Amino acid sequence: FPLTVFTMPTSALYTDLDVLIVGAGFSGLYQLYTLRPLGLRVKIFEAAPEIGGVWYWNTYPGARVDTGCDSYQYSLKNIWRDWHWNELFPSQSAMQEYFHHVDREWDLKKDIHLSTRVKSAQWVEAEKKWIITTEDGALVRTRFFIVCTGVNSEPYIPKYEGLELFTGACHHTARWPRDGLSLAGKRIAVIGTGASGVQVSQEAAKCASKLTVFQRTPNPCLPMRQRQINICKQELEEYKNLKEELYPIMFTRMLQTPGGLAYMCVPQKTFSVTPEERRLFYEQLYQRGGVALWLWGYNDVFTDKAANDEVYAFWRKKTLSRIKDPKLAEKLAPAVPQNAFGVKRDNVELVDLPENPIERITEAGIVTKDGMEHPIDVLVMATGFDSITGGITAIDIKGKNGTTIREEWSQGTHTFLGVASSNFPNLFFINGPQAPTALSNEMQGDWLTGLMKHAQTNKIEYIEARREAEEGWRQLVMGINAMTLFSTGKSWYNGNNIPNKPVEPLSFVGGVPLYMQQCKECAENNYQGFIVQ
Ligand code: N01
Repeated sequence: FPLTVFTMPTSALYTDLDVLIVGAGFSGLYQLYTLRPLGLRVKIFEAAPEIGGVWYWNTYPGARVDTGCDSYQYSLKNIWRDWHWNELFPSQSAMQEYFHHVDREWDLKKDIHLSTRVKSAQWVEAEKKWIITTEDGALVRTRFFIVCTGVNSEPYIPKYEGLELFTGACHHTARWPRDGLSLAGKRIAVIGTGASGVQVSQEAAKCASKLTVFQRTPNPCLPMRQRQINICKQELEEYKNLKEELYPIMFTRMLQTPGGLAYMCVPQKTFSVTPEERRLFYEQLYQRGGVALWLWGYNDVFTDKAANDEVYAFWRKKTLSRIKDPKLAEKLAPAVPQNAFGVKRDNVELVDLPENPIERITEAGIVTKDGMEHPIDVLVMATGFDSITGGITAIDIKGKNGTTIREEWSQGTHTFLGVASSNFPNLFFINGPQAPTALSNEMQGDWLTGLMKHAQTNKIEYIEARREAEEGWRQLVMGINAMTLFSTGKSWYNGNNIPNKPVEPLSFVGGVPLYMQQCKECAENNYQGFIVQ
């Protein structure tokens, strides 16, 4: 493959590739690395000028990993052997450093074309190939096309009247100015109280002259209990030995738990133990910090409403004790369980949007229904993403019958195993809809590399998900979802955070082991469920 094309004006016609990957985040990089030994012509096109995916884009103050660093990394030893995390919950800049380390170890960049946004993809039946075009006019033919655009790559900004009039700084959290933006002494508004809104508000509150948080749904926040990981020289050898012993065990264990993490809930149900045992257990989890209280408690927390209410009540009591103003406390941690958010400083005000919605945005601030204008210098849109499908449908992908994937999925997503969709042969996605998404990108990557190997060995040029296999998969995804409380939530998990997006389970919530079993069975049965020729 002539590497020089990557520095030529991109109006040039590229030669053929075997595999084109879109996206140089966790999953795209892993895909490139695992496909290389097959000797295929594989390249990555990445829209950003750097690798890292979400960890390139999300530079808002406070952006950091909310899952412990041990499980939030590649499982391959050539990466973790010489890498040391300094904090239990690494910052965005630490994640960027990590990706530089990955690049150095795997020598990835020679096969990555940065600052190259894929605009469209057209299936050409006669050639059994995809023709891909980029925003800057490049064109490439590829046999297989793997979309690794991530779960949350398409920022969503609600259409507020007057937004274009605002003269201050206005940024979505995932499009923060690269050279930073000082918040010190400013009047700041944050719309949205999801993970991004909470993180940016925590930082803004420390230095803003005034922070106004616009909350639609209260969200339960748990103390992270951040820890520095300082290993002194004398302990280094011992630490390395422990990693050598435990990491392989931990990464294998992660594939055995539903959530894809090294730990999981206990086998008991909430009400099978005494109230005293329950209370002490909750306390232990709460003190442990991070996701422990939600994910590592009793095993019915996501399936039994009463069990969920019980843990919510515990969390609520903890949260109320931290908030002095009873009116505010009720808004952040209401008696009826929703999702809540609990940070309080004197310079912070909360606007409860269901009670007092945003009417319009003016040159100088936000006007709410009560007629009040909130004057602001900086408007932070922490309003989330067109998640899971958004990164895929943002590309104009035209399949066999000429319809785009956006049109195909406009009435509901259809995939087989969450990796492929009928009418779109030779197109695959990692972290796509109807898969365990963020929980299992390496596992999906390995499976797909296995499929590429199978295609190479057997000279297969065409792989398409069968419609009936998709039907079965959709039923399974929806059936499992209906047995859980995930079906009741209003969030990006179900697509109902975006106006006019079909409301449906976008993730496979049956757990990583069941998902792996389904993928394995498919492969062992000669990729049953796919047309392979
Ligand atoms: O986005 P979100 P996020 N008017 O969709 C509100 C990961 N992540 O960027 O709940 C007013 O969760 C919306 O309100 P409501 C993580 O997986 C990880 O925060 O829909 N408000 C909500 O409060 C996370 O789950 C880290 O009522 C509106 C917020 O905007 C995912 O990314 C850090 C609105 C959106 O919350 C997404 O998180 C950050 C409107 N019209 C993110 N529309 C780590 O730590 C939306 N909202 C690794």
